[in-house]
Amino acid sequence: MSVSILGTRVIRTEDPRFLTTGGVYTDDMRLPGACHVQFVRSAVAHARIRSVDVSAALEAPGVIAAFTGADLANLPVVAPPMPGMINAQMGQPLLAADTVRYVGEPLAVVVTENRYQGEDAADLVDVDYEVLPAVVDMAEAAAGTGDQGDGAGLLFPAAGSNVAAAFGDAAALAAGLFDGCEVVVSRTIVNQRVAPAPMETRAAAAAWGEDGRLTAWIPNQGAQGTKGALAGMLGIDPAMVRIITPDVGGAFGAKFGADPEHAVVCWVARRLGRPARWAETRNENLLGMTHGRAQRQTITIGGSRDGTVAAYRLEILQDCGAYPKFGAFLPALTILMAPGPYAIPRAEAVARSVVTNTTPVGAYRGAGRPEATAAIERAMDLFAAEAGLDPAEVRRKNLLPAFTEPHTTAFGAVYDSGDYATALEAALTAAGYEDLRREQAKRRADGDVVQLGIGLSCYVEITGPGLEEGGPRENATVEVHPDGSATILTGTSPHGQGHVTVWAMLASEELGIGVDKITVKWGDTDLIPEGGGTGGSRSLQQGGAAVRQASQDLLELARQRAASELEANPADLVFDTGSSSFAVAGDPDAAVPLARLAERERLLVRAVFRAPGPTFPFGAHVAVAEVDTETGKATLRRVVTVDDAGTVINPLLAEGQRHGGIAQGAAQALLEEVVYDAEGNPLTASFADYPFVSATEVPSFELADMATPTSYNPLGAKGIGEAGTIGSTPAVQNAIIDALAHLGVRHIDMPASPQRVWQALRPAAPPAHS
Ligand code: MCN
Repeated sequence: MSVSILGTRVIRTEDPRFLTTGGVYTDDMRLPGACHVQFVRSAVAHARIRSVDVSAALEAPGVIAAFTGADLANLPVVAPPMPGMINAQMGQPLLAADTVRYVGEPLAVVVTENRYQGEDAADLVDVDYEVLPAVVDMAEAAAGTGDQGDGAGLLFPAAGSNVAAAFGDAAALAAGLFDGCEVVVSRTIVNQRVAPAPMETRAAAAAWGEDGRLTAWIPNQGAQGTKGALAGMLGIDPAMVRIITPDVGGAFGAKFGADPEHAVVCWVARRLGRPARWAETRNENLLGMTHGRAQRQTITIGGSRDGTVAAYRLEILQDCGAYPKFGAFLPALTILMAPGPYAIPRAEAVARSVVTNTTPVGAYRGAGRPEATAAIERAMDLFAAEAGLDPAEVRRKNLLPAFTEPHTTAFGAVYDSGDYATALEAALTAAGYEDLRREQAKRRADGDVVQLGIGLSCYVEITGPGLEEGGPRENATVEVHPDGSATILTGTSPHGQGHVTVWAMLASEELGIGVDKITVKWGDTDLIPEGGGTGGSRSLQQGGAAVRQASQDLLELARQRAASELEANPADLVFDTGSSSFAVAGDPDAAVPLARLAERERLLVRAVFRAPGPTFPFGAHVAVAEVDTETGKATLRRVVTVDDAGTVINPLLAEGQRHGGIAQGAAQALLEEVVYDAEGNPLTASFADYPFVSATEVPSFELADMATPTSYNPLGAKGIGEAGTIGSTPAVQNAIIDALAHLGVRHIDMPASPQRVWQALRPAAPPAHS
């Protein structure tokens, strides 16, 4: 019997190219004769545009043309997503024409022969603004009603309110939810706005063919979704659009679909009758790419003194930024996952998503689930502290017992399988929890300047939610060639996750063709018209399952053909993966390889895998932090995690995903925050101001193994791409607060900057002057 390749640490086959010749990104694509598009962006957060004068820019060297919102007036306004759920009055024009609603909003373009000329010419565009009051704070936005009939305080006066969407019935919140509780704690906490900051910024290159068809190269998370979005923005038939996805240098949820800038580049190319391209600067990226998180949460938790939680309430205010995009929908996912892995008898959650004069908010690694985990995990610690109990003990008491049959929560989530208590115990053991508590007690007793904190988080999250119509599914095509190699076409869209390696492993396992002889293709809508792309950690459980399905279907087809070739009964044939050939049982000489069958006729199968539903990975994180009580400096010392994603197909890649995710999650707790001043001016529009995490701020992570397979796909796999991010943020935040708990500190908002930590310590310290 041959040894299975699945579950082994196959080294990424993608990497030799990246490490030698390098990737080929959108901005590297050769496009002869292309002009460059430079966006002119709003310098103020909220204003009426009195006029945009491009005459001086048109005189500048190298300028071919300049366009304003008026030139694009006949194109449709980009409607908010999720029709029926989000206020339809809050659409975005491709270029702002009458009103600008955030600093960085595109309002004009200059088109030049060379890129540098555009940067110079854009400065010459003269915009006359009638500045309006900026609405920056979420609560202020929610309160804005335009009651005076003048629309004051409203971003979209026609909408009558700044509320883009509401989830749950706030009027129906139970008055007596916490009746009978011995301990009740309530607190408003911030899940701050962060920037996805992928290595590769946004870009586009566009060319129209003689046949009137558009080809656009765009870094994205799914060419098929980008095609639909782009066609919609340009008001053309999707059949007239071909999207090609070059290498993508990270996306983290923020490159799904298409942005107005992408459509404008395509429009310019059509208007000027020559190819056009655009690649944004880091500054533009920090202003213009959607941000993530941005919730204010009021958590209330109650229960008995022995640590049993009886009731939990989560009230969310979600900042959508100036135009409601996926961010407006994030609270729906937060609410779905509100009770996390706990059995809480009474729980309720409501949310409002409001528009503000800031950059729009979208999906960012975890998208709605990190916010749910952060809320419940902070609540658990607040409850434990109030009841005077160990945070681990409180969690143990309230976790759902292990289950293998689907479990439906009060919020309608159907958890497929889970064993949360075992995950917690495994993480505590791996961390040496009791020893850590002993060291903490000693430092406290000694009055050390640097105190030790231990933070826990237990999580369960949803992957492969299947937000697309028709539920979770994905397609794959597998073809074996006469030279014995194979090609896979996939509807997923890797941008760092390693699908080339793992999809080849899955096909190799079935077909006996070496991983190095299998090519994986994606991201060309002419070649692969359908596909759900990569997001929500869906790819392996749906796209990988489709590759396996197509490989197995191909073997069945090959069996029929081999049977006629060998003049045997198909049932009498055995497939030998070692030689990738069918042979008649008991007669190894009567054999035919797949490659030979492919010579006669194309050996190709397309399969669609449909999942019964999303899967729910889970885990437990333990973070250890040291906090200097004199300077407020918090240092992350250890992160120990159990991240159970069911059966793991390639542990090397899954661990890589965990490492990256943990670092990103820890960064939110420690460092990262997008900041605006009261007028809506961004204060973090460069990497000098936005403290992007690097290897120097995080320790090496300690990963413990646990695998509870799911029955929802034949691989037994759940998603791993976002788990690290979801578990680590609250563990790190809780660790920092825990270090100071004996000094009376109960909460510090993220990121735990030295200033915030120091301020939290002040009331606890003796007054400086008597
Ligand atoms: N895997 C595995 N066994 C499992 C689960 C996954 O071996 N049980 C492997 C898969 O084969 C795949 C990788 O781990 O190679 C991740 O698979 P999966 O969990 O299915 O997630 P996706 O491929 O769908 O990736 C999406 C996820 C998301 S939503 C974000 S955001 C994110 C992330 O992946 N953005 C990333 N990881 C990223 N990594 C990089 N480098 N760049 C990004 O932008």
